Amino acid sequence: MFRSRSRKIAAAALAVMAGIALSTLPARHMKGADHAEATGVAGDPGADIADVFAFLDPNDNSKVVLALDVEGFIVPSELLNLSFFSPDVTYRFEIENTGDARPDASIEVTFSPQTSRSAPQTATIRFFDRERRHLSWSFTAPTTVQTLNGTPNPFVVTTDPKTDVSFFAGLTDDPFYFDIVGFNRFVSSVLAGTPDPTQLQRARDSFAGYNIHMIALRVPAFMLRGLPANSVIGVNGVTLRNKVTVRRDDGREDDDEDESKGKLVQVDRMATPAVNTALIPFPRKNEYNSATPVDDAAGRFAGDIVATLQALGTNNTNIGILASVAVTKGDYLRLNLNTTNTSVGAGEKVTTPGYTGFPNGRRPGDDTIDTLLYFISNQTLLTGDNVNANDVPLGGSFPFFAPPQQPRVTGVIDDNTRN
Ligand SMILES: [Ca+2]
Ligand SMILES: [Ca+2]
Ligand SMILES: [Ca+2]
Ligand SMILES: [Ca+2]
Repeated sequence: MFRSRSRKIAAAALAVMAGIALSTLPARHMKGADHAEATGVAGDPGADIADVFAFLDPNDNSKVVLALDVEGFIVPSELLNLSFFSPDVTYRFEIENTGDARPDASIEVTFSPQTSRSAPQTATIRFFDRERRHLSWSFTAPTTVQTLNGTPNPFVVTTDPKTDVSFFAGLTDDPFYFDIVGFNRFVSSVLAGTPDPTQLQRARDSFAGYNIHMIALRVPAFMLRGLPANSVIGVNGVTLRNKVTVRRDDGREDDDEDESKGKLVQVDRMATPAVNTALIPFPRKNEYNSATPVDDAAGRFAGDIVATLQALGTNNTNIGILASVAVTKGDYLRLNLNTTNTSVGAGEKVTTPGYTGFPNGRRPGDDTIDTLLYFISNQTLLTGDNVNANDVPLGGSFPFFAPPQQPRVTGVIDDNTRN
C-alpha cells in the first residue's frame, strides 16, 4: 500500500497520534455510524437509524436522493423473517432550507402491517411543507419482497407520475463500512500504554455480508429548495413512535382509545455520521436522540462536542469545520444542490480532486469514517481504518445501494462476513 518504509512509519505515527486522541473519546466502543449507539434504540431495532444519505443523483443532478436505513446486521439466512418495516414507526426526512436549524419541510414514510412473507407492505409517502403543517402531496408504493434464493429479487422502484418522485423500500446490503473491532482494539492498546497501530491493519469490514432495511427516495431538487429557492439544504433522519401504546392480552397493540392518539414521540435522529456515537458522552446519548437540531444550534450539546474535539487535539480551524457541519446550524447533512455530482463516491477520498461528497451531503460510497478522522487529526491522517470501500459494488442507478446479501447456494463457502 505504501511505497516506502518512511511512509509506513509516518502513517503509523499518525495513526498512533489519532489513536491517542481518540482514546479520550467518551464513547470508547464505537459501534458504527449510528447503529445501536444508545440504549434507547439498541433495544428498538425497527426505529434505530443506522445511516442517512443525501446526494445528487449522479445520473441526473436535478434530482436529490434521500435515504435512511434502520435495523442493521440482518443475516442472509434470516432475511425472510426479519424483512419488514415496523407499521408503528414513522420514518421522517426533515428538510431545512433557510439556513437556520428549523425544518421547513418533511417527507414521512409509514408502512402497512406485513400480512405475508411473500406479499409487499404498502408504504405511504407524504410531503409536508411549512414545518409539517401542510400536506402537499402523497402516494403509496409497495416494498420489495425478499427471497431465500441465491439470487435476490430485483428492487421494486415506484415513480409517482404526478410528482416524479421515486421510492424504494426493502433490504439492501449495508452500505456502511468500518472495522469496529480493529478500531476498538487499537484504542484499547493505546489506553494500555502500548499503542499498536497494526490493529488498524486488520482491514476487516464489520458490516460486510449483512443486510439492512433501506428507505430511499429520489425527489426533484426544486421541491426541497424552498421559496425563494436556496442552494443548500439540510437533511435530518428521524424515527417516531406513538407516545402511548396499549398492549392487549390478545397480542394486539392499540393506541386508538388513548387520549394521546396521534401524538408521536421521537425515538432516534441521525444526520452527520458518528456524532452521537463518537462525540456525545454515554449518559447523554438517549437525550441526543430525543433532541432536535434547534437544540443543537442553541448549544445544548456544543460544550460536550467541542470539549471532546479539543481533547482529541483538534485545532480551532478543524473544530470550526466540524461544528459548522453538526452544531452551529444544527446537526443536518448539508447538501449544496448547485455542486455537480457525477459519482456515488466509491474509492474516493475527501482529498480526491473533484470530490463532491461528505461533508457535502453524503453519498453511499463516501468513506465517512476516514473523512471524520481526517478533520479530527487536523487534516493529517488519511488512512483511517484501512477499510476503504463497501464489500460489494454499489448500484449504478436509483436506489444506488447494493442488492441484499443472499444465503449462498450449495458449494459456496464464503459468506462475506469479516468478523
Ligand atoms: Ca441509531
Ligand atoms: Ca429553516
Ligand atoms: Ca456492505
Ligand atoms: Ca475507511
